[in-house]
Amino acid sequence: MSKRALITGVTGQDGSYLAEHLISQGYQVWGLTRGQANPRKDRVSRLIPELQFVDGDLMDQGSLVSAVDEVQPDEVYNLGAISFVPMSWHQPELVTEVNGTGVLRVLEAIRMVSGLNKPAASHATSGQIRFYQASSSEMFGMVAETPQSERTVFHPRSPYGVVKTYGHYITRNYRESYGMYGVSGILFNHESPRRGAEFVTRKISLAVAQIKLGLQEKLCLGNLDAVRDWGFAGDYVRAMHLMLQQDEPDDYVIGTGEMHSVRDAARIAFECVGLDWEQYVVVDPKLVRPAEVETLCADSSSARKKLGWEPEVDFSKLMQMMVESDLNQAQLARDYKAVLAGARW
Ligand code: NDP
Ligand code: GDR
Repeated sequence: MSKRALITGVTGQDGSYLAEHLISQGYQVWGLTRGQANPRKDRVSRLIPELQFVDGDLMDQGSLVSAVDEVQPDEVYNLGAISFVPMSWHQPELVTEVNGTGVLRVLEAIRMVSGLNKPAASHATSGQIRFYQASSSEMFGMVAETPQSERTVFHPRSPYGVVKTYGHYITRNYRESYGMYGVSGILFNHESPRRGAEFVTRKISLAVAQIKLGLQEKLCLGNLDAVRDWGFAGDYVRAMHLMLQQDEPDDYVIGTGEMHSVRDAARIAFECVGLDWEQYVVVDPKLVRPAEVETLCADSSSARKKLGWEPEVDFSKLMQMMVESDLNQAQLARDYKAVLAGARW
């Protein structure tokens, strides 16, 4: 019998890669989607025809109970969130509802459908619905040590980071309170050609493509000195799956262990198309955050040892993959516009 998985956030970057990975492993996969005409549902459905859908919203407890009851999953991956950090200063209450209380609602849905009401000691983890929570390196914030491991103290610097820390601890608490098989992956930044255009790497790769084709003149960025540990999303979803295959639930840090600045990211991306980044990048102080996370770097030795996980794509290859993809798409769009401009109807 094939395993059944339910993914929240299936229309996002990670959700789509995870769905593809699980399907390649023989799973039946359902994605939770919200809204009455979500264009991102159509897009992921075209990309992954085998994917099935169930309605639901992290803001709506009843919809989550119904989704878990309908799908009867072996594994639930909670990737749904408002994931753009600056939004959490503009709409902190909404971000708390979706990214924080939303985690609690999924845990409650699993608890209710599985009938997990008794204290931890009375439950065996085998045969349970297994739960994955998308925790974040933003929880480390103002870092107490470099690199950061599962033992590093959290000091989040954004409402997003604070709320993710709640999601992290409530997952651990359900493990301790009810013996639930719940784990959190503390994932560092991961990117891909499917990354949202608001995040810095994709903002850069999209601009490089436009500038190369003469369609844009400048790229405005914020803090060029911010340092991140950037990996490839396709590598990171393998780690999510591995975490739920262990005998005992545990939390893991996932990252490459390599540090690069936003400046490095811009330089490498422009080099991919033979341009000098300094001719095009402009710093816009409005893009600098109220409280910044300056430096992040993962110590993933536990995941490498216990899960046997290794990233396969390094930072240069990642930036090259993103620039090539955006350049191809920009060229296609430009050619299509040229054809339309010349067409006689
Ligand atoms: P995306 O922003 O690409 O995707 C977010 C997903 O959340 C979308 O599918 C969106 O669906 C869904 N969503 C938003 N609000 C709700 C809601 N109210 N109910 C149900 N679903 C909702 O994020 P990523 O794929 O990059 O990240 C996945 C998860 O991992 C997130 O939780 C993020 O915070 C976390 N994370 C990401 C990292 C990264 O570097 N990518 C690193 C560490 C953690 P819709 O189409 O309906 O808007
Ligand atoms: P982050 O990713 O906030 O780390 O969150 P993002 O790509 O937005 O920012 C990374 C760093 O780049 C600096 N920066 C800019 N960022 C953006 N978006 N736009 C700019 O113009 C710009 N210029 C400089 C930022 O200040 C920051 O230091 C991502 C998300 O996926 C979260 O959901 C996830 O939890 C964390 O990664 C780990």
